[in-house]
Amino acid sequence: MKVKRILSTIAAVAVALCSFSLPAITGVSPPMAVTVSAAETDVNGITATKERVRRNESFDIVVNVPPAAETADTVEIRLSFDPEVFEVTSWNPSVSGGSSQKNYDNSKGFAILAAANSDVNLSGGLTFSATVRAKNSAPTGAHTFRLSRGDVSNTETGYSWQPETREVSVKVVDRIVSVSGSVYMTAQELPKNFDGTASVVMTDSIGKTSRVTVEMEPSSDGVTYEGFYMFSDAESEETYTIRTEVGGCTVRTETLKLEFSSVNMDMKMNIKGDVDGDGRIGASDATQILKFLVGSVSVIRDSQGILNEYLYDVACVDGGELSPRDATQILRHVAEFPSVFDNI
Ligand SMILES: [Ca+2]
Repeated sequence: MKVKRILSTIAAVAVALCSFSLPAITGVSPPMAVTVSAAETDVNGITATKERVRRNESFDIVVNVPPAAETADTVEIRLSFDPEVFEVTSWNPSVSGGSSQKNYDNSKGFAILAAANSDVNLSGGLTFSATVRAKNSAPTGAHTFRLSRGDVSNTETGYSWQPETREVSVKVVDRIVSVSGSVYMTAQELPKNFDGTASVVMTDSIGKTSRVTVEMEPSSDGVTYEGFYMFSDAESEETYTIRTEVGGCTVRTETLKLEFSSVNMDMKMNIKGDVDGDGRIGASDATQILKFLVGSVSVIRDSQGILNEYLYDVACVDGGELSPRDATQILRHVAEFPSVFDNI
């Protein structure tokens, strides 16, 4: 009898094709912000204190020689860089004992340290640091510093330093822009897991993340909840993924390739199982799933054959790929049988 009730619910479903809007991207004026990311400093070889810099911004190129129970009679370090992009503003490395020379040339693009007949104790390791600036005319993009010579050795003992890292890349970025927008959901009945907030995480192409927590305020009708997020330290010409999480809703992940202006990207969040986005889990959602599964036009796949990946995820309430079991779970919930929604 229960099965019949469920089937009759399907039969009674009125097919309402709801319109659904994708996140809108529009230009807004860019605010000012600064982003800094310190690189690792315990590298054996060459490293940089910043992975990204803007024009005229300074940073350090560091050469680390790890500790060894040795002394060195020869120390020769040569850093090479593109003089069209960078210029050395300070290079004052020192080694103890013997005679040493240091020099840098911003037209040829190098910095050198050479020490001979020295007796350099390596028990604490060595660190040499050059302060460098991205030139005002530097082209954007990734540029390389090379440890083109790294000879720390002892002719008597045969010790010879082997750097693990001989190149480091520093990216020159044009400007800092912002990514912001609204996070909103429609809920006729609040999900149990909804705590009044949204979590928005922005990740760049090398895995650096920023996170904000957004307060979701109810609208006057008490059905729509909305908050506003902003990342003010995004970089032009970078690709980001933005992952938005709201308790009880399906996680939404969008990819965004930035150009030279700030963008607004709104995130409509659907309660898990609310495929048609009307704010409740109903038989009409099961209908959308069944239409999709038989190849008909639905909110999940439109008449052009384009898949809405987010709504596909919203429909997958039972894990794995979309199947009739997902529709069954929705109908069980509507008929007030135990279902996966009992824990959402
Ligand atoms: Ca619905």
